[in-house]
Amino acid sequence: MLSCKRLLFKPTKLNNTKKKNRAKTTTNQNGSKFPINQQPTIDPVEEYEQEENVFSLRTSINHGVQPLGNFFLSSTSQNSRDIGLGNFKILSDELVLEILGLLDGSSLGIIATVSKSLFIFCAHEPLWRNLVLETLKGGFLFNGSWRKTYIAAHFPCFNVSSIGSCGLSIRDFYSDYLFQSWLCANLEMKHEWLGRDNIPRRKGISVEDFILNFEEPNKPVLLEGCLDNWVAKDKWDKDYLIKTCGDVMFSVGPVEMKLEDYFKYSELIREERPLYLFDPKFAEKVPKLGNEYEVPVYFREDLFSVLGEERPDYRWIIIGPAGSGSSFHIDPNSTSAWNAVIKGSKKWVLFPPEVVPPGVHPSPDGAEVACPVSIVEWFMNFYGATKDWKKRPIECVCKAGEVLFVPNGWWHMVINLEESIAITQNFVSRRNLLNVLEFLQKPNASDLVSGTRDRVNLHNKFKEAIDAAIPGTIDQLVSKAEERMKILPYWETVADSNSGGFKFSFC
Ligand SMILES: O=C(O)CCC(=O)C(=O)O
Repeated sequence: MLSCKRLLFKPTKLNNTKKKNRAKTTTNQNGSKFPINQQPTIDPVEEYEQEENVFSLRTSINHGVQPLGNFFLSSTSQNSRDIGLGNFKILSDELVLEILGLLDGSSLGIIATVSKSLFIFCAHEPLWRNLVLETLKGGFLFNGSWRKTYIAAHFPCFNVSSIGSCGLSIRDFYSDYLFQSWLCANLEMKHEWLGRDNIPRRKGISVEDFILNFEEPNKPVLLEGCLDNWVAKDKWDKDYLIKTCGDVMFSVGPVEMKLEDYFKYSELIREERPLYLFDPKFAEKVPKLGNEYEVPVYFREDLFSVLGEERPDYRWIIIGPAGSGSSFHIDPNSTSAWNAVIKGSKKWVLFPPEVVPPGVHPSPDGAEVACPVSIVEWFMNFYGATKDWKKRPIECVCKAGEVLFVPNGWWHMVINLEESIAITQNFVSRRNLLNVLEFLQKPNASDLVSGTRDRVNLHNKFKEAIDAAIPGTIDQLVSKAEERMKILPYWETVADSNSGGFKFSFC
């Protein structure tokens, strides 16, 4: 259960000057500006405290919803939420209109009153987001909030500009469901979450050096200067990409969108889990994009290429606003990866394969992972726990022009600190070929293998294609790994079997 030490409403004069100043520039959680004369009459809280740490909020409008824990700390005996429809209030026409997006438009004549609680639930943006994505797929024009977007598309005669501007606040309304997503959408990343940077950084190292010190021992590294010759590094920004890609549709979460529409959304949005553009076919769809970057010299061995058209997905363009990102996962098919930031910056947290991150619960067969709903929620509730861990994570902020090497089997999580554009590729080299082969032949390969249609037969196809293209390689690698096993102390061989290195059980 959540609680907030400082009450959500602080109708004190002390903060008024600051709040008035803020009100001119701040936006609400839907991204729309509040006209100054329509600010809520009761000032909402500006800070959320947890374990003595002060969190800064980007904005402060959530209709006064408080976390459930506050109910038990307050003097009131009533949670307005529970009164529900019993607590009728006369609402202005404006509010009736707000609710009509959810209720049938034909009931306009009937609704004269409605409870504020219903209004608060109806204003919950994640519900509208689901409706938009279900009904409009990627064919929506985002206009500041999901509710407005839905209503504009389904009820074109409504003037949506008045929606969301009433600034209604309600007292004694407690709901973790509503509060949590609002909080996570509006929390600034704390300095403490960004400050730790313990990744090795290298510039201009040789391929041999990279293999010996990072790829072979399966350790992350941040590489500088690899993108200096990329056309993408100079050219890729919103305008260029929109012009180059035109009406091509890209994968954005559960839907497909044109870049122009996606950028319209990402410029305005502030939500807990922003939609993330993550497209594995970008270079086939727009070959020019594929020609405007080149694989850094360290990652040129690409053994999955022997499968030709049948290779699993391996390269993605990634675009997202601040707050978007990837929650904890291990990369597909036991591959390693590199991730190059072209614009923006990304905060990374990585744990070695034998350390499951706090708050993350993989199923025993590894096919599913239960994690906190959002990345910010993970930072709020679990990041602190890593401070005292023996195996502390590797962390960094990867900026434009830098490349992160993600070794196979490592858990990792990424949050964009500003609007970012990146390219990532997953690869198999001789250093992780045996791991990949072992992964592909697991008994539940049909659940585990991803990025390809023929999951079950991928192992045999890949092994045969490798044997044909580079005969004897697999046998050599097996002998080398067996030699290594002989000289490793017993406990290291056990640990190594989890760490993405050669596994003793391979045959
Ligand atoms: O969001 C990102 O840039 C990270 C992507 C990632 O983790 C991955 O491709 O495995």
